[in-house]
Amino acid sequence: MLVNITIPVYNEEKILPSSIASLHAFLGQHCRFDWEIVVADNASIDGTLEVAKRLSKEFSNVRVVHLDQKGRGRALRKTWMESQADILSYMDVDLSSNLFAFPPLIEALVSGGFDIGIGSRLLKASTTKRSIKRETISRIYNLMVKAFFFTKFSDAQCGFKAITKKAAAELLPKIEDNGWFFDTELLVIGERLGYRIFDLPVSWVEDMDSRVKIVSTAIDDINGLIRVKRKFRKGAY
Ligand SMILES: Nc1nc2c(ncn2[C@@H]2O[C@H](COP(=O)(O)OP(=O)(O)O)[C@@H](O)[C@H]2O)c(=O)[nH]1
Ligand SMILES: [Mg+2]
Repeated sequence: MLVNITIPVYNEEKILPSSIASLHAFLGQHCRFDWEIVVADNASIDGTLEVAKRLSKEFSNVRVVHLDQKGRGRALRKTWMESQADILSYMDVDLSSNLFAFPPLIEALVSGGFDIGIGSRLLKASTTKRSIKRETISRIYNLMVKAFFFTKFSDAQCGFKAITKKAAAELLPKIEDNGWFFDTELLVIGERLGYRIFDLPVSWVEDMDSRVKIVSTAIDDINGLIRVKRKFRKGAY
């Protein structure tokens, strides 16, 4: 059993070394499966790629994937499709979700009968420290997702997710978005097609250093919801 942990990065030369060191140490102690860390860089214009390559030499089980075009969804699709792993996962480089949620996320897929696992900042048991602005946008967005699709999962956008190889093989080719809406599209289509989603509360501490442009991302997300809704109406999946 091989578990892939993809770390999507865009201009993250500063935080990357400490995050990979923490994650590597954590997995060594707490992951009972074989694992690989893949740093997935898109078009960073700082030293991220060089730092990632150095880390891949320094640490065992760490490799690098590079793409020329931006977009976190694009990086995840490519890295997951090319990986040999049985379970594919990703987490944000800032490790905002506490790592102790990682083993249960993986166990839910390996032995719990779930196909997709997601970290959630919006369940009762989640502990979330973030700005009022991000909290409000997140709550409104997730209500919109539910209003559009009557979905049950609680948090589409948490950067902490896992999926089985089998579910990924069917779902990834159906996802059009290459950016931030990728996650929502994966979950909405997945739930519609009957894949079981494990919704796990996480302990989240916001890292204020963000790559998200809030206004343009919100517009893209709403356009994405409308696009996928139209496809549902046409029976596209
Ligand atoms: N590969 C890749 N990763 C990205 C891109 N944009 C953002 N990321 C990564 O996505 C993760 C989440 O970004 P972050 O700025 O922390 O988002 P926030 O926590 O929602 O503010 C980080 O690991 C980023 O480096 C991109 O275009 N390509
Ligand atoms: Mg972040």
